[in-house]
Amino acid sequence: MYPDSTGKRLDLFCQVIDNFGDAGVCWRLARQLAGEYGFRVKLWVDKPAVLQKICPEIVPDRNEQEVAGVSVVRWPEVFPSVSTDDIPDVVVEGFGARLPESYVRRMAERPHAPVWLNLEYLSAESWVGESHLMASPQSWIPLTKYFYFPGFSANTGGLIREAGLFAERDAWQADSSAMSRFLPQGMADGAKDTERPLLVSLFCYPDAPVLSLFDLFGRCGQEVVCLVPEGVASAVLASFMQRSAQVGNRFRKGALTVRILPMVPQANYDRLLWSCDLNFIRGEDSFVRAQWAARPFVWHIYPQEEDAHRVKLDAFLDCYLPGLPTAHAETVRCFWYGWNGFDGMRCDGETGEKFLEILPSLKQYNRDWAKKLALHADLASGLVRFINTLR
Ligand code: TRH
Repeated sequence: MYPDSTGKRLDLFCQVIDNFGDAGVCWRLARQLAGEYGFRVKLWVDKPAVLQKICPEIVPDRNEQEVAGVSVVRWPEVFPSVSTDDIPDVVVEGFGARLPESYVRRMAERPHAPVWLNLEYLSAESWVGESHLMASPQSWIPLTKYFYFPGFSANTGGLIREAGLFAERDAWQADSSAMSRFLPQGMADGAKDTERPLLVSLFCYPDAPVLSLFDLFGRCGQEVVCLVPEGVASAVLASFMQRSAQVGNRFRKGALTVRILPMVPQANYDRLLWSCDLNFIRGEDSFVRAQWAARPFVWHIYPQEEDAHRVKLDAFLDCYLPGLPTAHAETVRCFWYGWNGFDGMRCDGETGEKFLEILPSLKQYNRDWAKKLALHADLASGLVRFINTLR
């Protein structure tokens, strides 16, 4: 039974730093809090045009619009003046988005200050559990902000997982006709997995060793179809395909066919991940969705200064790999290191071949991994439970 939040107001602030993850996470959470918990959600987003790429209903130059039960409001550079009545019951800043000072002052003037949370970035590092729900009393104003950390263990804030997600995924994966209709023509044909090409989705940052990967696929002795959303590694793709990496373009080399797809709305991106045999994902939100897809995945982690991302990648591998046979775990680690450019490792050659060999056992492993992760409360339910303890 979900905690009832019907009619409570919640403002979620999203500042797009780069790419799609900030908007992607905030949009997903906003819809879930509205749809499953009955919050009246207002999503303040500074770049609605970025949101529009993953939610085509958004009209980028509209200041205020209602989409999927969420009021989406442009967060302007000069913030409008607000009264204490405009301040909701709950205020969530996405990834440290700095709230306008005038807004925070109104928060403090309310007879009951709103619950104020900062939704943090996802990490599997062990300190996350210690910092989750930590209170941060503000020195300049009588308000306390709380840190909400997503994570992979029971002492963290969990991962975003909508109600019914697994049932929807399972129904999709059991229905090859739905997949055939959804995927580009011919991709899902063949009653058995072995009769159709290995389907791969590729979402990565521009510096991933895409050509090495294509070399591996081209020589692997099995037909491979690699589906790449537009804009992903487009310079490398253009050099490989010898034409621009535009939607609809395709290229064949050896056993490999590369096809450029349009970016699709979030729900369809899930379906793409559910349909593929192997998903290359990146950042934060697609990384989580690939885990819910219960299919083999390879993470291109968001690069950070001083190799902070290396620590994060290792922390995740240390919690993800232990259930695998040692040799398989080693292969996954080496392949991921190669994909992320660590230790001079490569994702082609012997490591790549071994990785492709263990895909069938990774498929079962990742199904179990998704189930294991889902034993923990999901992010939205944890967030709502915490909000209710404070109100
Ligand atoms: O785009 P990302 O790299 O985003 C981010 C940002 O770089 C951010 O600053 C950083 O802090 C964060 O990563 C860790 O990757 P991510 O997080 O996977 O977000 C992509 C979103 O785009 C996700 O919500 C899925 C969505 N998406 C679609 O809806 N359709 C598509 O076709 C594709 C390819 C993605």
